[in-house]
Amino acid sequence: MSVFKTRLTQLQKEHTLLIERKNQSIWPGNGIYDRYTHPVLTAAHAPIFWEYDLNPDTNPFLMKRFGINAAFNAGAIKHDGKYLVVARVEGSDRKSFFAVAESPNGVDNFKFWDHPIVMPETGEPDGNVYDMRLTRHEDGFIYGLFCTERKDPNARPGDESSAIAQCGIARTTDLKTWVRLADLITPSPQQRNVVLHPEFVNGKYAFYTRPQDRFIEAGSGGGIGFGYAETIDNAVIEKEFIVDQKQYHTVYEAKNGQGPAPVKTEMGWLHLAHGVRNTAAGLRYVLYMFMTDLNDLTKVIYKPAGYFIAPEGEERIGDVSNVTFSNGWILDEDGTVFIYYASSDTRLHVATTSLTQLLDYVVNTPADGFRSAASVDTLTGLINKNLTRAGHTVAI
Ligand code: M1P
Repeated sequence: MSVFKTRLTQLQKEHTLLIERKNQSIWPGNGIYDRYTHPVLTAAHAPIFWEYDLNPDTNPFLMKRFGINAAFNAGAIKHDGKYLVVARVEGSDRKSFFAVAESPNGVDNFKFWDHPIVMPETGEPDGNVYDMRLTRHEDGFIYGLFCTERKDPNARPGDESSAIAQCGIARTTDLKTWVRLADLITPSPQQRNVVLHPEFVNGKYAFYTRPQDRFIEAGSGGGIGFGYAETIDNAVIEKEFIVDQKQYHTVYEAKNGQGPAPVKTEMGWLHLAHGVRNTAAGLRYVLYMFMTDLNDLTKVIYKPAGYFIAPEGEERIGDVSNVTFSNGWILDEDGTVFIYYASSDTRLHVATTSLTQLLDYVVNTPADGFRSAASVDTLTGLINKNLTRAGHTVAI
């Protein structure tokens, strides 16, 4: 057999093994959610026909012609009974694009659709697009809001790094054909992590935003913002209200951002977000949760202290190490929640839980006291409760 054929057979075999690999939840976990043994999506999940020219005449060495570097930060939705993620796929050329991967059960067997999403551009071409948040809006469309990044036109000569991030908006009904709308206009010079709220609020479209001064640093901006637009076709937010601020000595000290669109529950809107703090080893991204009031979407009513998911084990290492990031989750009809989170800007994982568990977590986990002494008070309360339970002996 030719080298071409031998390599192709081997590549196909390994790819099939990877796609069909079963995923197992890891027990006993923390009682809040279950992690899984394998990531659900990686660069290696990319179809062989994306990376290789499969014609032996034009590619006798069976070389990669288009490298895929990573598959991570994915929006998620259940559509036609399938669990779909819209991943940020990054080529070896550093450009990101969107591609749908589909699974029959939400935890394994994720397979990319044959073609990536062809996202139309506006009159101002995107340099890079990433981190799509999907919202099934009550207006009948599925919206994808994402970051569109372009070189800063005011960058000084020689500065090839300064960029401007804004929010791109596209909509679809089938996740195959997308109509691009005008980019969102807000008062902020930089805008990332923008998410569309699923319901109209007083007849208006409502958005979670993340105003910031510079491309990386939130500066005087920051916090998860909220604003209204009269229309989605040329959406303009005149004023942003900060719902959830960055705060000194928390896991969201440097900046934070809304994750996926919030889930409506009888107790309030359940939010998943990411928080960032700076360390000697660089930025550390973790996930946290909070709940907002059903009648006042800008009012946080519950917020557990600290992180909900932080990078563990191999999750800690990747292109941008020490990062967990989530922009997609799915609430199933039976109350199961699939949380898709990426690690270190490299791969995508799932954690599963239930709505009941998440409500218990958000409502009953103590809030941050913002001082070491307050944390000790909280811990002492729990210890005393456990050690003094009437009629019970604590097994050690
Ligand atoms: O590299 C970590 C993350 O950095 C950005 O998030 P934020 O806007 O909150 O800083 C995004 O580029 C995100 O894609 C990335 O995972």
